Amino acid sequence: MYDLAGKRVYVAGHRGMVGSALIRRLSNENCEVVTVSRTDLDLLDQAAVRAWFIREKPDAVFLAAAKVGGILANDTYPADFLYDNLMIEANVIEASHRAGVGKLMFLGSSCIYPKFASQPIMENSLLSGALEPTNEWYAIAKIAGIKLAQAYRRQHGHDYISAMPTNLYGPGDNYDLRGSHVLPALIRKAHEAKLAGRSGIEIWGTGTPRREFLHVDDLADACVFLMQCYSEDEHVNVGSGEDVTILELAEMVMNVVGLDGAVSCDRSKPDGTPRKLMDAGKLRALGWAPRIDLRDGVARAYSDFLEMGETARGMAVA
Ligand code: GFB
Repeated sequence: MYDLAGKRVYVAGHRGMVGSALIRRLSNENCEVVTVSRTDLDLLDQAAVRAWFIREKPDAVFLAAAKVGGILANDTYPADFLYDNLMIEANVIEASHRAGVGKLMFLGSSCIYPKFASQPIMENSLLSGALEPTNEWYAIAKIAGIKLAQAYRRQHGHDYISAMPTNLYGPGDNYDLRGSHVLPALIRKAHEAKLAGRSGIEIWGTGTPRREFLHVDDLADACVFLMQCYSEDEHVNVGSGEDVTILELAEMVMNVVGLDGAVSCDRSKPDGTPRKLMDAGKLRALGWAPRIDLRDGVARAYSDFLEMGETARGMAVA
């Protein structure tokens, strides 16, 4: 067991959707949460990160900082998704080693797995086949992060672990249709159609891909659970264990928002991976299970969306 009580715990990426959920979850732990703004520390700057870690000396690190985005953003900005994520993870993990950080969790993504991995996807499917082209850049960076954590565990004996969340949603999500993931995008599309008195929404692709979703507060709880009780080389899948088609998701979102009409498909946009349901057995066997089911989570996300101002929602055009 790793006891968080009395520890200085750095959350890298504390203003993001995952980071802010970790801040909320860690408020229930008797630990000192350490954060630093992007203006005060650029995680792409190796020297600055090294100096900050030597000065601040956190005991534990949640590495939730990353450049993230949906299928269109990943496909449009491959250099940014590969370079930024490689530099962030390399700088933070190496500086943690230099500063003697005792426990670190690297956060990756379910896109690390092969496009046609057998479903549900086991952790040992990693590197067993070709990646999905639209997000292989982000996937390669996240695979490198897993390997970095393993390398520092193997060479230096650090208790550095990795968690692989499925598609996430919840407070602080990105509702800019150019860069967002599907669930926030559909909430925005349905909401704006309802306001405009239109019926139905248009989705990208064919609507047939399947996706698994997990509310970010469940993820944060799983991360704290793993930080306290997991200390092994292999990464751990963190998912809900259930998936839906994008069409089923669109119908669920329209029902929550209160919008009638049909779902039309813009087939000029990519479908991406046909399915990426992860096997949740390893984490369940450790004793953790999610609490927020998808429909309840979508309703919570919509009320969060309504509370956000227009500027916080970002651009509406894709
Ligand atoms: O969530 P999403 O952008 O990313 O797309 P991925 C999921 C599915 O929803 C794709 C479809 O088949 C999209 O074509 N979709 C339908 C839409 N309508 C929309 C829409 O309006 N906006 C968006 N964004 N999608 C991401 C990776 O893959 O998964 C990231 O690109 C990360 O790197 C994330 O790993 C967890 O699930 O396909």
